[in-house]
Order: sequence, then C-alpha cells, then structure tokens
Amino acid sequence: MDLSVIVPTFNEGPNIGELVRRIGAALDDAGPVSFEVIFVDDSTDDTPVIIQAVADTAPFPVRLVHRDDPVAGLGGAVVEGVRLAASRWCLIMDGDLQHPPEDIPRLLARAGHGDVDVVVASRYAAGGTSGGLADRTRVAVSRVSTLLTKSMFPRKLHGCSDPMTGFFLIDRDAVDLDQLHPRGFKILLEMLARRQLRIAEVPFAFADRFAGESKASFTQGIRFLTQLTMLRFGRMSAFALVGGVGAIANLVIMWGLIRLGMEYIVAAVIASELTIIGNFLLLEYLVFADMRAESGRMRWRFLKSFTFNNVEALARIPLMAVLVESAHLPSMLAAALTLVAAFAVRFVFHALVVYAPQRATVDAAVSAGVAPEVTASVAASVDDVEPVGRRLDS
Ligand SMILES: Nc1nc2c(ncn2[C@@H]2O[C@H](COP(=O)(O)OP(=O)(O)OP(=O)(O)O)[C@@H](O)[C@H]2O)c(=O)[nH]1
Ligand SMILES: [Mg+2]
Repeated sequence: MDLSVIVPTFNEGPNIGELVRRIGAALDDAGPVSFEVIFVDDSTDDTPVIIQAVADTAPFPVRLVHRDDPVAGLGGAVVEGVRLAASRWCLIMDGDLQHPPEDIPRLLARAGHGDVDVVVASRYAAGGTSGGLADRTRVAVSRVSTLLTKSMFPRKLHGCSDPMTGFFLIDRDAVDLDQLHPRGFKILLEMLARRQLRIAEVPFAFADRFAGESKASFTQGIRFLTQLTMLRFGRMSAFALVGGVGAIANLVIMWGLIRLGMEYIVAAVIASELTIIGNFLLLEYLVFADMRAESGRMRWRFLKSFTFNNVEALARIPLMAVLVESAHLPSMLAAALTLVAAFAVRFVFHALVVYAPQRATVDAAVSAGVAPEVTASVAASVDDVEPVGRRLDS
C-alpha cells in the first residue's frame, strides 16, 4: 500500500459519494498508486450507512471506523486513522470537498523527492487561495491565528505558511503518536509543534464546501487558543491563565454585588464561590479536557476541586497572618507569597489528584491484559503535567 487517505467525518453524508469518486479519479490519473480511504466517523446521523454503501461498491478499499464514544473530536479522529492506516504515508483531508482530491498527486509527487516528513497543502503559499473560507471574519481570524501560531513556534513552523490546514501528507514514522494530545481542529499544528519535522509545501485553492454544514465554531476557536498556550508554555500556563481570568471575574462580581447594596464580606464570599465553580468548568473543558476520560466522574472531580479551593482560601489568610506577625514580612509580600504558593499547590492538586487516572481503570486494564498501552498513556499524561520550564521550540 502506497497511501492511506484519512478523512474525519461528522455528519457529512451528502459529500461521501462525490469525495470517494473524485479521490479515485485523481489517483487513477496519478499512475499506479495503491491506496485505501479510511473514514473516521463521529457522526450522529446516517453518514456511516452512506459510507458503508459507498465502500461496498468502490473499486478500491474504503474502510469505515465509526467511533461511538468519540475522543478528542476531529484531532482525535485523525490520530486514530493514522494508527489504523495500512500505509506509512497518510494523507489527511476534510470530508466536505474543501480540499480538492485533484491536488493529492501534487502532494505525493513532492513527498516522492524523499527529503521531507510532511507535505502541507497551503492556502497561504504563493499560488494558494483561501476562497472557501465563509466570510471576511473567518479570513481575518484564520490570518491572525496563523501569524500568532507562527510567532510562537518560529523555528518548528519555519517554512510552513499554513500550520492550521487540515490537508496534508505525513510520514507516520516521523511522528510519535503517543506523544500527541489532540484537542479540537488543529491536528497538524499538534504534530509540527511537538517535534521538528522536515516540511514542504504545495499551494492549493481552498474550495467551497460541497454540501452539508460547517462544524467550525466559536468554541473551536477557544479550544485552539488553549491548545496553543499548552503547546507553547505547558499545561501550567493554561492553568494560570484560567486562574487569572477567575481572579478578575471574582473582583468584578464582588464590585457589582457591593454596588447592588450587599455587605462586602457576603459579596466576597458569593464572588469567590461563583469563581471557584466557573474556574472548575474552565479547567474541565479546556485545561484538563484530555485527562477527563480517565479520571472518573465529573461530580467527584468537582467535589474535590471545590473542597480544595475552599480549604485553600480558608488556610491562606491565617498563614499570611503568621508570616506577618511571626516572620515580620510586609503584609503585601506575605500576601504575594501565599498566593504564589497557593497557585502551585492548586495546580499540583488538580493535575495529580482531581484529574488523576482512576486506579480502577488501570487495574481493570491490567487484568484485561492491556497494561502496556494504558500504563504508557497514564505515564504520558502525568508527564505532561510537569511542564515547568518546558520549551518545545527555541
Ligand atoms: N470525526 C470527526 N470529524 C469531524 C469532527 N468535527 C468536524 N469534523 C470533520 O472535519 C472536517 C472539517 O470540519 P468543517 O466543519 O468542514 O470545518 P472547517 O472546514 O474548518 O469549516 P468550514 O470552512 O465552515 O467548512 C469535516 O470533514 C468534518 O466532518 C469531529 O468531532 N469528529
Ligand atoms: Mg470545511
């Protein structure tokens, strides 16, 4: 097998037939290439039935992997497809025909030179266009986020004008799949930022969606920003960002309640509790999203986090008093020291306790005889919560 084409799909039924037909035609024209198409499908509609029907009549192997319990969205689907691929060279493309299959032979030809690990189909290289982006806002968001991303990884992304594209050809042997933490849409970025890869680009014209609806959203945008922060500065910085947002929210709520005539102590307590709950939700859906699946029930995580934060708030004040009264530190310095210590303890507690992989899961896996992978993935996630000073690029 020379090539595995991997297509992540979420409710793309009306596009499947046309996509498979055009992939077949394009690769037929490219000479003798043996290839397969793998759909990694998270659909909630009849897309899998349509894929199966197309697969039954296609003159080349078309495989359907339907995930009943989708992990890590689009990025997770791509990684799953790459794992299952029969070929070492994997072409990733969207299922809505915004990535024209007719461009695949040019990507293959470039990889054929033998000097690169990944060939990126770029909207922003000379000769490429981004016409298929829905409107001016999407174009601007795409441009700005590309610039931001490139500035954060100047070396790793050198020579890549479009690290956010979902259309690329990659040598599976050049990436460490276990090291990836896919979340959301930007899986190429995840691959490029983790390890220095040799990149080539081929310009392409980003087309309009053939049929169906876009799954891009504001939430995906927020996920992307978290991904970027985590890749660049490690999990602790994303945690700090959430903490910072929480601190500001806390003050704003307290100010608002006082203006409504509330006693300042009561206002402070209400603001703190609301912030603790809000922070938990942000940690849950952004910072520790990739560790949720293995760490038991949400209500237990919430209970641990909520209790910890309240105990911490209660403990910090007396500790500060001790530093001022006994150690004679200036009160602002004492406050700052306790805040920094509280932050560090809070991070460690959340990373190692609240989001700890559940022992039961590991034990069950051990007795089921799948220990090596599970142990590896547990080790990887614990590894990842030690990002102090981690630098992925320089
Ligand atoms: N397996 C899987 N595929 C997904 C998921 N979300 C989106 N996709 C697929 O990923 C591809 C890209 O999604 P799109 O909705 O086209 O996103 P986009 O191209 O950024 O947005 P548009 O330009 O508006 O089309 C499509 O093939 C989707 O079906 C998901 O959660 N799981
Ligand atoms: Mg699309």
